[in-house]
This record gives sequence, structure tokens and C-alpha cells, in this order.
Amino acid sequence: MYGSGQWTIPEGYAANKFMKGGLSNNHIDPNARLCMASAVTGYISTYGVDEPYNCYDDLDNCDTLILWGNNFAEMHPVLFSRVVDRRLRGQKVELIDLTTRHTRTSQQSDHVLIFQPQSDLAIANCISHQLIERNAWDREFVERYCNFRGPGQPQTLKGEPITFEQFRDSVAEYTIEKTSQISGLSADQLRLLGDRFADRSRRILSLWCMGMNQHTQGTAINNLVHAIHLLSGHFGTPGDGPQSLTGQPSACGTVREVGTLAHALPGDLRVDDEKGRHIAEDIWKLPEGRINPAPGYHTVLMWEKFCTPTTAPDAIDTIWVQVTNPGQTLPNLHKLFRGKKELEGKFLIVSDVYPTATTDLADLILPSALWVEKNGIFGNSERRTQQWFRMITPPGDARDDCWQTIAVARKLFELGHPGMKTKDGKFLFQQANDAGEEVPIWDWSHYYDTNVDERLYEEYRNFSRVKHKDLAPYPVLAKARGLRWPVVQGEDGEWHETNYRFVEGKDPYVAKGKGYQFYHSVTGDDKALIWFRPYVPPPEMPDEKYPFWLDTGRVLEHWHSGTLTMRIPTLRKAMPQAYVEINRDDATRLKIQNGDVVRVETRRGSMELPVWIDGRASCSPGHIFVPFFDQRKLINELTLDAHCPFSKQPDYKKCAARVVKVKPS
Ligand SMILES: Nc1nc2c(c(=O)[nH]1)N[C@H]1C(S)=C(S)[C@@H](COP(=O)(O)OP(=O)(O)OC[C@H]3O[C@@H](n4cnc5c(=O)[nH]c(N)nc54)[C@H](O)[C@@H]3O)O[C@H]1N2
Ligand SMILES: Nc1nc2c(c(=O)[nH]1)N[C@H]1C(S)=C(S)[C@@H](COP(=O)(O)OP(=O)(O)OC[C@H]3O[C@@H](n4cnc5c(=O)[nH]c(N)nc54)[C@H](O)[C@@H]3O)O[C@H]1N2
Ligand SMILES: [Mo]
Repeated sequence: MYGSGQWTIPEGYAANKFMKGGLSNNHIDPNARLCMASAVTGYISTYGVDEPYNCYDDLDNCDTLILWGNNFAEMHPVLFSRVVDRRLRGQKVELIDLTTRHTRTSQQSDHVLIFQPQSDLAIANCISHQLIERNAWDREFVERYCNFRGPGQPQTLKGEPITFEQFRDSVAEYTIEKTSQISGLSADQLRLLGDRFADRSRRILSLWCMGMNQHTQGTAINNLVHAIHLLSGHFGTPGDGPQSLTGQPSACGTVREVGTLAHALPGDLRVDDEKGRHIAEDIWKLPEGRINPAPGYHTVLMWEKFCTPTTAPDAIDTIWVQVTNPGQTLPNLHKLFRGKKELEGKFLIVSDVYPTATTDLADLILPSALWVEKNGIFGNSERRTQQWFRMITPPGDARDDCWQTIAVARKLFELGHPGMKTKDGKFLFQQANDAGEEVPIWDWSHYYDTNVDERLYEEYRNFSRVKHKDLAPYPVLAKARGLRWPVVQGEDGEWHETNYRFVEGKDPYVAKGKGYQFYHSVTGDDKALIWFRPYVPPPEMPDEKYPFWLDTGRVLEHWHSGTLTMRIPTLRKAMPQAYVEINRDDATRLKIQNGDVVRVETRRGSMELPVWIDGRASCSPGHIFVPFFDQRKLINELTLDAHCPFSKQPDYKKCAARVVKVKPS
């Protein structure tokens, strides 16, 4: 099963339970693997538990906002407007845009620091080096709350303990001169970053998104940005800290918290951990041993195995896709998706609301209800869980994704599949109404006779308490405008949300007198880890044959593969088609003008695109950019599927390409 950070929490929870608890099959992974997997491994290896400790209130309190490869103005326009508002009120908020291309975010920034792809690793280490060299690190904070960690040889996710001296010596290699050479930033620009972190009177918020996560060293760069904040003590007070932004509405809620990743179980538990399996089997009322202890295939591997002949022993024959469009958004599409076409015995099931590049190759299409057409719950990137009731009924045969999963489970139950039974022989998704009578929720005409979302969510809530991620009861959530977990009932009987985790006085799980307490600490001593990870060059870099860096991403007007936004006339008119952004000097040299059609080629594919020079954004010399929203121009036929060894998140942001002129405009 291939799911999504756009699944509602109950949808993801039902799919996860169906696969792992019902079919004893862990081959379920979401599109969020392509999106925030590196943030997850970054948090877990730094703090011992996933997800940001801080929240969006930081935007209202920071003095300096550093964007580490995030086109904030276009991709998080609502959050960005909080910063714009502050500026309009006359407050000084400094914006530093660390980026590989000049975007709309750069236009609003005080400092635009354009660096070479991948060199963020060196830049981060250079900041740590400067802090130590200037003796401007926060000795007291570090001694009380942190341990140092090195990558190990070869690098591992867990790394190995190192001393402060070893850390100091490792980052010492990243001098201003050397880092300037690797990154292309000037010495002054690197010093500016050092100055900011050395200044304890400023509150610095670091934000990042796909620039750091879609990275073959994604875990490493996440580790390093946390490290700078911990080392400098820019941590824990409102406006002062590192925070990874998520893109999809429920990548946190449905993927990270519900654990719809191939190795995970709800509540940050793991399939390869006996205790985690027991907890899940207990909550799901399953016989012991039902859950398979072997992690399933991560996204890239899952699709590679789907595009492998069925005769191979580890091939996957059937995939059910819900709320995602892999036929457009997976990397290296010829290898990971189109390959299915020539193979016998492959069965692709797709639940979607519209025809897409994925339904093109589907063997079975299940029409789905859109979010307003069903009940739902999402969890966003500041740990906020939000609930809604359906506003309209879905048209025609469209059905809730959650219902589809439950209906299939029921059919299997009726066919006698042992996995669809609990240990007392009941249906896996049995539900009763308030009077205690069983409701046949697998029958669509009865699905809304009870609130299936509420029942599933209340069951799921048991998992949330295992690792201090307590969720509010459904009725409380239904009344609130979202609540940030842990949500804990106070002595006053009210349910209280938490805006800052690990911070005394704010997080109910921090013991009195502790100050900060990383209570899931990797080292078991309530401390966080300050990581050193080295700069490692990317697997594919421009060369004589393919002299350009190809970067891909998004535009303001469109949502991902454009299935929704390309159907909205105003948005489609505003941004009608994909294009390739080229630097003016490169264009002049290649005798290319605005609007000319060029062929962009990589080692994996090629495509014709109109050229846009000095348009919405602009690339540096030697760089090109193509957005991925246009179904007629599947740029992912050209992208690379190389991924971070720990998070398995692919790098869509850099590969080598060449540009050939086809015809003038
Ligand atoms: N309008 C709109 N908004 C969206 C979305 C959408 O489709 N449309 N999608 C949502 C989703 S799911 C996501 S994940 C977010 C994505 O939000 P972003 O990550 O902001 O957007 P992208 O266009 O994917 O990536 C752009 C950034 O990648 C950086 N980058 C490129 N190479 C590197 C590198 O080597 N290192 C670093 N550090 N940075 C690099 C560039 O500097 C640039 O700032 O947007 C969300 N918001
Ligand atoms: N080249 C390149 N590729 C990328 C990225 C990149 O930066 N560059 N970014 C990656 C990232 S970060 C992300 S998050 C992914 C996003 O990749 P996808 O998730 O594949 O993109 P979406 O267009 O959001 O696809 C959602 C699909 O669900 C359908 N849908 C909407 N609502 C519902 C519903 O309620 N039920 C059902 N069943 N279907 C529904 C939509 O019609 C659409 O087809 O793309 C990844 N791919
Ligand atoms: Mo994403």
C-alpha cells in the first residue's frame, strides 16, 4: 500500500492497521517518504523522539529568521504572512535566505546567501567552528543538556559518542576559506552567519523544508542544523530554535504519529521492536505474533520491486495507492513507475478524485471523496491536531478512503482471511454505535450511522500516550481550533495543549527543576546530541557531458502534481505550464531567448520545455530549475532516485543535466 501525508489520521490509521495488523504485511509507506523522512531521522537521532519541540509562535517572536533552503514566501504563504504582518507593524525581523536560487523569498530577504547544492553541510560545520573559535558557544547549556556525537566509520544513523575536543577538531576543518571554496559563499557571508549565532541577545529561528530533506545527506544536514542551535544555546525560548516545516497537511499527523512508514507502528513505535509490537497487538486485540517484525520496503524500494518481473522472489505484484500521485511525483519515473507497463501480472489499484498520471496505468480505479466530502482529522508540523466534519456529500460513487479500506477488510473477513479477525474472532474494524449495537460500517449506506473517525481516533489515542504524545479526546478536539500535543488534562479538569516540549513550565512531562529535559534522549540521560557529520559530495554532479545542475520544485499557484489546482481556471491561467528557468548569462552563451523551446536531458530521460529567464525566480550560472506540477511535462522522468542512506528520502534537488536548443519562440 502506498499512502500519503494527505490521508486523514483515521484513514492512515485504518490502512496501517489493515496492513500491519490484518495482513501481517509491513509493505506500507507514504509519499511523505519523499518529503520529511530526513527530518524524522534528524529528530530521532538528535532528541531520541520525532517531531519539533517548538511551534509557529516562534514566527511572532524571532528577531532573525534563517531559511535553510525553503522558498517560504511561495510554499508557506500563510505562515510567511505572519512575518510580513510583523514587518508592516514596524517590527524589525531580519530575514536570511540561504538558498541555491533566487526566489520570491529572496526578494523579501535582508541577506540572500546563494550557495552551491549540498554545501549546506560545510556551511553548518563552519558556523559551529566559528562559535568554538570565538569562544561564543553556550558552555553552560551544552554541559547541562547535551552530549556530542560523531558519524562513526562508516557513517551510521546512531553514530558514536565523541568528546567536545573531538567535535572541536572535526569542525575545525571547515574554516572560512575552505567552506567558501565548497559553498561559493563569501567570507563575509559566512561570518555573518557566525555573528548571528554568536549573539545571544537575538532570537534566531531556523526553518527548513525540502532543500534539507530531499538530500542524499538529508539526515546529516538535519543533525547539523540542530547542532548549531544546541551549541549556541539558541534553543527553547519562543522565537529561538530550529524547526523543520512540513509540506503536506498531515505528514506529521498521519505519517509520523500514526506510523504509516514501513518500519513504524502508531505512536513512534517500531515493528522491529518486540515491545512496540506487543503494545500494538494489545490495543488491536490481536493474537501475539500477528505483526511481522521485519520492516517493509520504503517508497523507492517498493516501486522498484513493483517494476521488477513477478518471477523475482522479492517482487511486489499489487500496490494500492491512496491520496497520492506516484505516476508523476516519484523520482526517476521510467525506472520506478513506467516500467510497470511492460510487465505481466502487475495490479495497480488507485483511489483518487480525478484522472491522473497514476490512474493512466491503473488496473482498478476507486473514486474517492475529497476532504470536504468526509469527516477528517489532520496533524500539522507544530504538533497541532485539527478535526472537521464533512460539509457536503460526495458525488456519484465517490467514497471515503477509510471506508474503502474497511470494506475490503470486511470482504476478506467474509472470505475467511484469518488476519481480519481479532483474537476473539471479531472483525478487525468492528464498531458499535452509542447504544452498543454493531454497525455494518462496511456497507456504505451505514458508514455514517456512527462516527467512524471518532471510534478509530479514540482507539489510536491509546498509542499516543506511550511516548508522551498524548492527543486530546475527540469531543474536545471537535470544539477546539486544533490543539498541540501533548494535550494533558489539568487538575482543573480542562485539557491543556503544549506549545514547547522539553521545556520546564511548558511541557507537563518535564520534571521540576530540570530546566530542559529531553526525556526520550538517545543517551538515556535526558540530554540531546550535538552532531558532527562531514561534508559529502552528491552522487551526481555536473561534468563535461551534463554541465548543468538541475533543480526541481514548486510554484505558488499549484499544489504538487496539479490535479486540483490545474482544474481551477484562475490558477491555471496564472501558471499554465511547466518551464525551465535558466540564468541569463548561460542563455546568452547558448543563444537562447525567453520563450525558446529547449530540450533538457539527463542520464535518465529528456524533455522539451519553454525557457523562462529572469521570471518568477532566477538561477545562478550553471543551474536550471523545472517545476513538477505539469502532467504534460513529467520532469521526474529526468530526476535521480539516489537517496539518504538513513531516511531513504530521494534527492530531487540536484542532478546533472544538459540543455539543447530545439527551436526559437
Ligand atoms: N504553493 C504550494 N505550496 C506548497 C506545496 C505546493 O505544491 N505548492 N507543497 C507543499 C509541500 S508537500 C512541501 S514539501 C513544501 C516544499 O517547500 P520548499 O521546500 O520551500 O519548496 P521546494 O520548491 O521543494 O524547494 C525549494 C528550496 O530548495 C532549496 N534547495 C535546493 N537545493 C538545495 C540544497 O542542496 N540544500 C539546501 N539546503 N537547499 C536546497 C532551494 O534553495 C529552495 O529554497 O511546500 C508545501 N507548500
Ligand atoms: N521533481 C520533484 N518531485 C517531487 C518533489 C520535488 O520537490 N520535486 N517533492 C516531493 C514531495 S515533498 C511530495 S510531498 C510529493 C507529493 O506528491 P503527490 O502526493 O503524488 O502529489 P499530489 O498532487 O498532492 O497528489 C495527491 C493525489 O491525491 C488526489 N486526492 C486529493 N484528495 C484526495 C482524497 O481525499 N482521496 C484520494 N484518494 N485522493 C485524493 C489528488 O487528485 C492527487 O492525485 O511529491 C514529491 N515529488
Ligand atoms: Mo512534501
